[in-house]
Amino acid sequence: MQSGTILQSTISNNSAVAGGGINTAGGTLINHTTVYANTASGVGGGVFVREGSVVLNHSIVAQNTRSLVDQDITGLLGTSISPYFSIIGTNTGTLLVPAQVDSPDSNGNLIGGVARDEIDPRLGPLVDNGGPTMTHAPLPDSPAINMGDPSAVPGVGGVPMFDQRGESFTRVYGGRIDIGAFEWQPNPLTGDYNFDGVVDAGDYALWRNTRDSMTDLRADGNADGFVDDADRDIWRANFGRTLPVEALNGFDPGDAATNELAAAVLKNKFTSGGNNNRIESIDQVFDCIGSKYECGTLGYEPDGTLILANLH
Ligand SMILES: [Ca+2]
Ligand SMILES: [Ca+2]
Ligand SMILES: [Ca+2]
Repeated sequence: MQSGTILQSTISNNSAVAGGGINTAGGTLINHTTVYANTASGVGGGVFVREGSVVLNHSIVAQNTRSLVDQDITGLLGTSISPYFSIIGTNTGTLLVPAQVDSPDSNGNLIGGVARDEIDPRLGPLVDNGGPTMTHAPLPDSPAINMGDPSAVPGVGGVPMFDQRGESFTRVYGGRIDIGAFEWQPNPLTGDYNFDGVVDAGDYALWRNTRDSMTDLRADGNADGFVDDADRDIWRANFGRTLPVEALNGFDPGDAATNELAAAVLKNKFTSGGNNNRIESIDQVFDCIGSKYECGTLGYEPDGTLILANLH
């Protein structure tokens, strides 16, 4: 990708030779985004910076691998990687100084070292957590929760109004913004475990299928980090309740020119070798995985900067 912005997107489970999730040349802003579980056979499991600079803002780049080595982000000599309120699983391939979970650096970052000093952002599986696309929800013990900029206010100073899922999922919950594309918060309709706006049999099926899970917590109605019988009782107690569908799926594609974007999962599934990297240029075709809507928009800022948004 040439210079551009990736906003409130989830880039997950992609693979490439260089830059399993993103391969960039030019100034790129990775903003409120989660780059997770991508792999590269060459360099840069999550992100590879060919030239220019990458700024990470409130983003997670973790659990990515390069060959048999854990590596989240790296770049060629002369490139720069500048994180702010971000989580980078391992500093391998960067010049970044580690900052462990209980002691973020002066820019608010959590940056892992190698081996046991890597930082696991503790995210759940890629599933439908509401909104138009699949996402990785932080688990209750995730270091991403409430570790963003303490002064962030939704809709002010570039802070989005909503998280990646769009309307009805605020961007700041619990008094402080989370790091990554997803803001942890209670289900807007208690017992609606499949987020379709009604508490019905489908939610029971999801509860049954994820019973005992400690990672897929969509059916964890009492938010204790465990899908158990108490959550079935919560479902039963709320059976029949509804929420206007538009409140759950009010996906506003936004205006790329003004940067008011609801955003979505950008999930590119190219698996061929050579130079077919995940996000490299607007000429590549994006594979829409897990979307309820069609592929999104490409736009430009007034200064010509490319914006990728609402791709899922
Ligand atoms: Ca929060
Ligand atoms: Ca439901
Ligand atoms: Ca529970």
